[in-house]
Amino acid sequence: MWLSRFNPFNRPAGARPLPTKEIENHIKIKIVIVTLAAVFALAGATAQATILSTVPMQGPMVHIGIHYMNDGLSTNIEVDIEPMLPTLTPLTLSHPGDQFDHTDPWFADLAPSAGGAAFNRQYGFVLDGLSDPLPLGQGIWIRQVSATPGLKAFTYRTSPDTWMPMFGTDGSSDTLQWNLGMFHPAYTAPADIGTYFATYEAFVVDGGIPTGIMSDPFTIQWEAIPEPTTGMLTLFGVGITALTARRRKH
Ligand SMILES: [Cu+2]
Repeated sequence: MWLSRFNPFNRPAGARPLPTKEIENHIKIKIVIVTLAAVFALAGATAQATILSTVPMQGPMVHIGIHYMNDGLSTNIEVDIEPMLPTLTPLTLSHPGDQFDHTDPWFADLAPSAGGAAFNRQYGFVLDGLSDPLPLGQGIWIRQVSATPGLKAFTYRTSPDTWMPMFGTDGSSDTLQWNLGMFHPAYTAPADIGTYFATYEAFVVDGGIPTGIMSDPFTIQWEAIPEPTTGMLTLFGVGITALTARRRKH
């Protein structure tokens, strides 16, 4: 639609005749667009297209340290989150040209050809190394208290490949019965610009029953970034703006 502004042949009745200059500029704009399209096509073709067998993390690990403290008099859980802002990114943007194997359980949620969501696996729950030992029969579970609508969480594992809704996604339990091992859930969101939050609390269970000892609520956060089409339009816009500026100088 924005192109029609630059099309000298889209003219209201009674408009002044077309100056040669304007037609010439229109052709120049077309050349810029064709060139940009060719650059993108070439970039896509030269990138090694791969069928991925795992779900990329989309960045370095960001740990949520769960620190269990028990001095014999009082018990407490403190949470320390590494200061980083992970980005929920669609595969088309992080791995241009790559695809997921259609037999993998995450294919329907993440594959570009299936309308691929933006995703990230950087956040991981870890038991702080300075934690006191937990009394026999006790454990720490993690409950999702709230999250931005549209954010989904999945248990991700390979061999065997696993992709299961968790933390309330698609009617699943809001609680992770944590085994105290490092655990990185996969989070997804629509591939669009936005900020996403999820708030949790970690609590002590004894024989699977909450003891009432729990952490303060803690919140993790992501930025989501869109499909590259938006980026391409922005680049086209830059090209057009540059041309328009040149035209004004004439
Ligand atoms: Cu980790």
